Amino acid sequence: MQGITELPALGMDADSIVDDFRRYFSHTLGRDKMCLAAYHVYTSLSLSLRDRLVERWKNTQYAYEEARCKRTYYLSLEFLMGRALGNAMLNLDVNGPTKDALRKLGLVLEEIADQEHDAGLGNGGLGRLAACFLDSCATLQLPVMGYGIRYEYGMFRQKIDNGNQLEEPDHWLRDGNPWEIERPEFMVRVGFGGHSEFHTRADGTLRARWVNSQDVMAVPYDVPIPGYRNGTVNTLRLWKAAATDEFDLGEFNAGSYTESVAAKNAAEHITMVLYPNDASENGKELRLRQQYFLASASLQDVLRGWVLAHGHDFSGFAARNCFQLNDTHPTCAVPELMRLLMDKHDLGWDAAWEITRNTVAYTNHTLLPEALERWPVSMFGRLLPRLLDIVCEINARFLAEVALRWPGDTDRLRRMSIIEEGNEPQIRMAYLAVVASASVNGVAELHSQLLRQHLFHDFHELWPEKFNNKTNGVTPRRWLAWSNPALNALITRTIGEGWITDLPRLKELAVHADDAAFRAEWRAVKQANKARLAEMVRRDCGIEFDPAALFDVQVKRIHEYKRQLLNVLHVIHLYDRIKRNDTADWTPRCVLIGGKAAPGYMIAKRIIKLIASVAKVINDDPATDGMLKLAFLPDYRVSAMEVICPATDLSEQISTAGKEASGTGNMKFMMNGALTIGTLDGANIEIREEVGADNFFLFGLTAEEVDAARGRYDPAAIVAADEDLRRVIQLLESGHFNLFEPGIFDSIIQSIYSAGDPWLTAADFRGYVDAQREVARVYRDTERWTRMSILNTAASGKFSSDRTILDYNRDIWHLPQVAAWPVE
Ligand code: 26Q
Repeated sequence: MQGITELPALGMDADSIVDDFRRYFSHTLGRDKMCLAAYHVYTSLSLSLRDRLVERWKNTQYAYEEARCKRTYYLSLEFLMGRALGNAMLNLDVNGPTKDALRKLGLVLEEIADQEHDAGLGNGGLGRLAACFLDSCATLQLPVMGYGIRYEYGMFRQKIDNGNQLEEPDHWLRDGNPWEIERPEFMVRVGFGGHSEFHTRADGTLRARWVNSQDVMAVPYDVPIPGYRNGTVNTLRLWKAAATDEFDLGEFNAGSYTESVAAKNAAEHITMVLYPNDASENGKELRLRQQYFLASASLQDVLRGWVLAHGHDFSGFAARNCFQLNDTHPTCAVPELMRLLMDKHDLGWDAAWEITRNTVAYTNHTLLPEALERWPVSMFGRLLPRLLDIVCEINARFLAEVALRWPGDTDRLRRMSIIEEGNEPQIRMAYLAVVASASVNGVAELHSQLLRQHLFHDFHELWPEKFNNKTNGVTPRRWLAWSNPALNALITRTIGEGWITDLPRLKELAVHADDAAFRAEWRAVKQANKARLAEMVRRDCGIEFDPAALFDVQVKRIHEYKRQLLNVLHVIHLYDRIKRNDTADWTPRCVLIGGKAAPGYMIAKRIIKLIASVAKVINDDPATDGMLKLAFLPDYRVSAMEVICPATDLSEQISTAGKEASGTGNMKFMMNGALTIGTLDGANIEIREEVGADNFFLFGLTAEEVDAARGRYDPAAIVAADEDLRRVIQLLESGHFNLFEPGIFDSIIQSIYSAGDPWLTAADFRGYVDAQREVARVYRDTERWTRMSILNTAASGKFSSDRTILDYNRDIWHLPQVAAWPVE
């Protein structure tokens, strides 16, 4: 038996890749030259490279097993992986050989790579952060595994029809996915419904059982996560729901074959579709099913591995395992871990709680109240009765602790209770996560500070040592080395290749900012990237962008707090200046906006319509020729950002201060030499600190000023006092952008005028327009702009997710770095 897994190492040269490609194409996929469908070509190449990953994957797992070391499990409802082929080529260091192999086969890499469907298993920042973290963990050789859901349908595809967003299902698995390996041998069972039963055992201890549940099987699919040229391949394990075998029999024998097949469907619904809201759609039962399904399957998987190695001795468990919760979404893991330890592995409450509160860590990604997860106790108890018992017990013990510390403070008890009382009592998932976690972190300095001061103020008083910051980062492999090959080459020629795994070394570029010849090369790279983006804009929007113009870009989810509206108001203002001939020293500008709106978020969809409508009027008006363009890019996604961020001159990070937890797009733009126009929000503050105030376009109220404005905000007065803003609003009110659809923007206009506007759009208009004028002025000084661009890249070292992960590891995980066994 041993012999069947012993194979010689695969060659990393072009000829070996050609051989494997041919075998996959003609034998495994059964195609011939009459059937050169591009997707089969893509699949054959992917399988060829996957083989090389699998060799290293096994050797990584052997090394981890041998080290018997601690491991971290990153639990997340979202992993926004994007495409895998280019990433595999880069990390395996087979870019050259692969291109040679394809040349021999008469194929072109770019066309093949473009066949791959993005793995869009996430909404935005939180999901992409999880993907960047996996990349960094593998590159740093940390024993970290991702656990997530294998959604059959990822983030919807966005079509724009007459300016309106249409959602189309993203059936990304339809043509097969060469990057996953099904592992039915590790299938586990997850229960829903039924009820708890209690019984006293002979030794007098109370034990509980969850009975009469309806069960679903969880089948794992493993995705390889390669590190950068280091032989390490970590695992992302994604769960798919499948019906249990027994109901086929049970229901079938009872004569209800059809009902039985319908039940099978219901089971498989759990992992059918990603919820496309990035602020929680509260109270949906299917979403709770997804959350518990992920938590239970993943914990059972980890505990199975533990029992295999250690039997039922859990005394060393906490020292060897850590569960990092990506927001509250997987927080069912807290009561589920308690349940498994007590009901399945026979631990008592205290031992189980000791393990739970020493293994769980929680990352918060939002302060917005509408995004804080709450589950009605009634629904939670119906679906997860045994977990509700445990949550109530956690809460009772926790409140007893609070009462000891603050005797008689009943208001505090009410404030801090995990269960919010009221007509419809609710479980506050964030509080449950805080109570059960050894560590609670925010994702940028300001955000972590605001968590301590507001959302978790009471908890910070009780446990100040739990709270910490981990400023986000992004992987420089995908977001610079891979997506910007020309800049990669220029940087590597200048300072060597060490920056790819040690991003702070980019600061060695700073001295070259004073070298005119280097600046010219830097500009040439940006120009070529802008030509490539212009091509994409022409193809996807039918709009011509001139690469000589300033490329001004805002791509991210459409949200009122992110203030795409403020961006459009500025564009309308520029249009107004053109129309009234206020165009001395004009800087030609192409404004690109992209992003998806949650399907039920009506105002966000209306903002898309506004962008598209303003674009139509402006672009069709000959007066703007050569001066101003606006485009809304449909279906913004990871693979689009790979083309956008290398080509951007100006990165728009203009959220209302205090609302954007961190932002991570801002970091991708900075790495690629864009300058930022931004508020003092999220990671913008740290970006500005790193690059220096002179190289950042700052405007707007501070988070404190935003807070102080509540109750005394008077936008009507601001509009009245600002000629430019008045003219912009007049243009809007006149129906200039919606001549054939009167009234459609009334709700938007009203929101600007409303004293209750939480996003203070009017308050920041003047500062924003003035900052944009400064942007335009500086851009005309080409040499100065280039210098600032170089200094932005040079100062972006802090924003590598390698730094973020080293911070997590130093303060929370404490994992050793373990080298994979060599492939020989
Ligand atoms: C919750 C319940 C039900 C349905 C959906 C959700 C849900 C899904 C996704 C709630 C929130 C999200 C995503 C949030 C998110 O992406 N937050 C962003 O996280 C980034 C990484 O930390 C930050 O940079 C951004 O500032 C933050 O907005």
